[in-house]
Amino acid sequence: MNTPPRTDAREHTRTGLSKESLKQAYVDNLFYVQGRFPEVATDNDLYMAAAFTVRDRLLERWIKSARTFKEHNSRTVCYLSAEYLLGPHLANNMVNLGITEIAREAGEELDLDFECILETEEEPGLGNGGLGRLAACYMDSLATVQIPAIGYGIRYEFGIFDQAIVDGWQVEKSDTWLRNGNPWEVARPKLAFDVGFGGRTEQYQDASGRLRVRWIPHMVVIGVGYDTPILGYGVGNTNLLRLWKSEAPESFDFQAFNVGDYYGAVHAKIEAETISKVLYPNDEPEAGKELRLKQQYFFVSCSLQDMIRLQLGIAGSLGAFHEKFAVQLNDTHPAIAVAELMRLLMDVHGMEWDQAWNITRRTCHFTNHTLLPEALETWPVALFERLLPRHLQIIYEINRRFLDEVRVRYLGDDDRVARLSLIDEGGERRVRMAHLAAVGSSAINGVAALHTELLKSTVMRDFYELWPERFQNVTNGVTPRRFMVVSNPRLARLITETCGSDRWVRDLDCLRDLEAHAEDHGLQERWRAVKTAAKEDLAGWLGRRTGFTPDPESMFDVQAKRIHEYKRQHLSLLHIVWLYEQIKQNPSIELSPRTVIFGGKAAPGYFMAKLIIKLINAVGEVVNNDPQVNGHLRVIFMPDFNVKNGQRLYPAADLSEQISMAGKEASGTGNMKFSMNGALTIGTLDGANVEIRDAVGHDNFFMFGLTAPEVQQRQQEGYRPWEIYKADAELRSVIDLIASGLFSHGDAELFRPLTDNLVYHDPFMVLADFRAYVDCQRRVDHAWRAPRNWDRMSILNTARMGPFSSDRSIREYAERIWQVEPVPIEI
Ligand code: F58
Repeated sequence: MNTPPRTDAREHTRTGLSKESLKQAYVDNLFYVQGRFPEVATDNDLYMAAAFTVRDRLLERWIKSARTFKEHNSRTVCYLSAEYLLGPHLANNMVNLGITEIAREAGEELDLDFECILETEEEPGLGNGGLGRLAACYMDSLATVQIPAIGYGIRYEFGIFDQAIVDGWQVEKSDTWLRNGNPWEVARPKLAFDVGFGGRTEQYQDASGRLRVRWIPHMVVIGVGYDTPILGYGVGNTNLLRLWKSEAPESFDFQAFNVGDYYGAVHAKIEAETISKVLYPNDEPEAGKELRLKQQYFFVSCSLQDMIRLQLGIAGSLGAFHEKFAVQLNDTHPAIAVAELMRLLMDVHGMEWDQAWNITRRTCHFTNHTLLPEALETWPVALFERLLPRHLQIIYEINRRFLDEVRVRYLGDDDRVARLSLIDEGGERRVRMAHLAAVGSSAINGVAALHTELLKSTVMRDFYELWPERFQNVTNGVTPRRFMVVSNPRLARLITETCGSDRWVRDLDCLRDLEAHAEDHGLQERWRAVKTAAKEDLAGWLGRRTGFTPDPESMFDVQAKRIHEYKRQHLSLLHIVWLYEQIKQNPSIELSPRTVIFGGKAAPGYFMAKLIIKLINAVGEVVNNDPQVNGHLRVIFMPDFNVKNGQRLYPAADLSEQISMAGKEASGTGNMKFSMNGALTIGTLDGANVEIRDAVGHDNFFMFGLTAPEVQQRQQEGYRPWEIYKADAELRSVIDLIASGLFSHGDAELFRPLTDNLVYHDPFMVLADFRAYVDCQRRVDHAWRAPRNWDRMSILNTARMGPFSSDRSIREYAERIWQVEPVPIEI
């Protein structure tokens, strides 16, 4: 088709950024897309019209980007991730387009409630926590630093569950984010790939007499692409997020229909559609769940087939595949890509092993996000054999060649061979996905300096000894667009005014300019006013949602993240109960008024995490209703912590709790979001806390607790928490009070699993760190009483957060791992 020349009017309404064109576009979209006029439009109609108005402008940039990338044949990053925790699109896209103010004015002139429109958007919660959110931050930064990229993943029909709190307990509700339609995606029904499962393999001779293998799957599903444009900040670059939905091939039902098997036809359809139906809501891998492995293979296969299609379209052959694409494996969930790329290159495209292996290894790169041994993904060989028989053969062959190399390198070291093997032979035989990813990748990275060091010395030690040059650290980062500009516009305005420019939004190191003003009393006052305003907003929201409105004058002490024992929400609880006892014993005690706010979801099957939520609410009920203490202390659980609610929380926090047991949190990214928004951190030397503390200055960070080497040492010596319990009278009293039933209407059994676990096992050394934590909180309490100094520290925290922009992380990946260059798209 020849594109007709644009008339002025079309240019105006579909792409123009003036107030008039935005208004016209909005009205047009309401009429012609939603089929509504203002008098009968629902909130959703009004939101959809706004979304389509913004989307048109994105699509123009996306087409320009795609054209340019094609002309330049640019090396493209393919980020493979089972999760993307995107958060609402509308406000973020307006910021990146630079139209927030003008759109707000346009909205006012149309008599629209701008805030209500923003509130109406349901966020796509296609992830569990940090890992999925990191993928979303990286998509924003890839576009912003102008790197051609495609994010590949799964279009789950149901994302992470919505959390309600009923009688203090977490109740899960299914997330129906697609119910009202998703205006940000473009369905690509013709962009579809077959994905096989099960069946058998056979050998055959091809036309040239070569012995080859063919996989005859038992079942085939199709993956259909859904594209979401991801626009960078202040640039034309627009990348793609391509998510796959599983469907049954039509031919499948017809076949069954023809032989009269109606039930069989419907069943096959349901089975196919189940694959992309729901996100597994666990923050640890689902051991042995067949559907989970199917999800992984499904999206990886579609993505690689798509890349091969692109490369064949450009080059006509696959010999330079690795020059065109750099694949990043976001943890082991897409690790099957190593075997699938080998299969596609050899079985489908006729390549020899050596060439295919060379291409695979040069294409793939692997990020590890966890040190928790129970979180290292392995799959039973028997399951693999049943579901992916050809891939198991390929894995065996990769392993055979790999272990031959190891044997020659370490003569006679059979233990090492067993430790490095892709197959765990101890007990039920299992495929080790981290080993598959490591062997098939040219770079392996951890996500914070400490994490990478621990990777090298613990879980991946043998690999590090084998290939030290493949190991790298890339410390995580977060996008300042969403987590400062979108979520905290007052702060953004104050920073821009103080620094004299908004350059910091694309170059976060510019925040350093704030340092010169940290002592300035005038700035401190405005800084505090901005914080207080955010606290008032949050307090109002919490009041409406929970019936309890905290006092914005009190210190907002916040811990928001998945609920997990290693993250130690219960350490904070012990401190709260300790404070409670202090106040009860001495009602005139001098204490800074504090509101402790928790947010986070527990995996539905994680009993202890759910009990921690119950305990938070139970303690809150007693503390908040006790007139003797409630001038000093309040406790509140924010229900349904997700990206949208996080955006209310980060700007309002005074104190950020980052208190995991040292050596357990790979990086953390919430720590960065809080600090950027001027919260001071109380934290252990874990994950990126170490680097944050070095960056903001040791005096501006409340550090406490055992270090990672100390944790290791204590565990080697034999850790006996009951001895700490016996020796520390205050700690004992706190634990006994919880166990006594004071917080459970006299039920002395309810919290017993928690208190017994602490006293007799305490795998995350809560008791060992209790005293240090309480002492450190005392220092926090004192610091709060000197507001000018607190404000100065808060300004310095923000000022020194430049290194924690995800733009910096992406530049490091681009230079050190992917070897890709920016391709600017001007608009
Ligand atoms: C998180 N991992 C780390 N996994 O815990 C956190 O320290 C780090 O900052 C973040 O990754 C980004 O690097 C994480 O969120 C998951 O949620 C997986 C979901 C799928 C099952 C296994 C855990």
